[in-house]
Amino acid sequence: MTGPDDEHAEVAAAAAALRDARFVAVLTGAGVSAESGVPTFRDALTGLWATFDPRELATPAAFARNPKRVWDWYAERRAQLARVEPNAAHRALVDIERQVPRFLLATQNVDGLHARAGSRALVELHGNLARVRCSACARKASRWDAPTDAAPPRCAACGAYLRPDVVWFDELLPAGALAAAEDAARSCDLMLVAGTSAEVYPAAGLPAAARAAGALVVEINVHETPLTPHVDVALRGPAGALLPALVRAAWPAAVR
Ligand code: BJW
Ligand code: ZN
Repeated sequence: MTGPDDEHAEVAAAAAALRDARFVAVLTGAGVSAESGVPTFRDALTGLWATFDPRELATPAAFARNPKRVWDWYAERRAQLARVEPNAAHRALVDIERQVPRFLLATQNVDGLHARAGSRALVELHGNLARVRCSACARKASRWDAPTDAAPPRCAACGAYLRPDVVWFDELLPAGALAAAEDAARSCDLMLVAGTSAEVYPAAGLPAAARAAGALVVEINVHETPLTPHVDVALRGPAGALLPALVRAAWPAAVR
């Protein structure tokens, strides 16, 4: 069991490492946006996969079987994003980026909230829900017709269905984004892993790569994850409280 004093000591230890780090890499997941009101995937009652079957919505096979169902589900989630704002966790990561010499934020989130908060050195490993691309020729679409009752809108160039520019199961991650995240994992001195269940690969392998290369790995999560036994410091609590607490403890004079 850990009490408040232990927690304070853990935050202080992580903050000291953060202050001394030359290259900070960060891996985020849906938990970082939970306090903005964006649902996570695997939380038992509130996660999207508690209500929806990912095999029917988040795979290329699902889109081939029922493109309209998949289009509509993502269109609904896209509309929800217009009603949410970045939270204190997103903002604290911007503060960290401004304080350390080298920084990379690799996010699994498709909600665009890190960019909206002001993060600059950012790679989106699983794409971005706001973007739409052709399912055949990959051309990006900035506008599209309303879907019909039976089908998603079509690509202006080749006529194939449009789809969300996100990474589904069984699909490759964007090569440049993944390479940048892997480079950062190999080169950083500190990796923060915040709000991810660490169950989806290859992103879930980044903390182990960082640790194998000698980095200190700090996990921030409301629950234990499969990663917890393998990190140096596990901070248990909401990212919207713990990340600002880390920033305040590392750079007391620089709090905005
Ligand atoms: C808080 C909080 C608060 C809550 N504060 N914390 C076996 C071994 C290795 C790999 C595989 C394998 N079997 C299959 C694979 C491959 C597969 C995979 O990893 N599957 C596993 C599930 C087993 N991976 C892939 O398919 C990837 N591609 C690939 O491997 O390509 C190679 C290949 C090609 C062809 C054939 C075979 C291989 C692609 C993965 C794409 C993932 N896509 C999704 C959907 C994106 C679009 C959409 O939004 O719909 O990405 S799935 C979903 O999971 C989404 C997320 O980015 C991703 C990760 O989830 P995340 O962010 O961790 O969220 P949760 O909900 O899981 O966790 C939230 C956490 O926050 C929890 O821990 C909470 O406790 C915590 N929390 N509130 C702090 N306030
Ligand atoms: Zn096309």
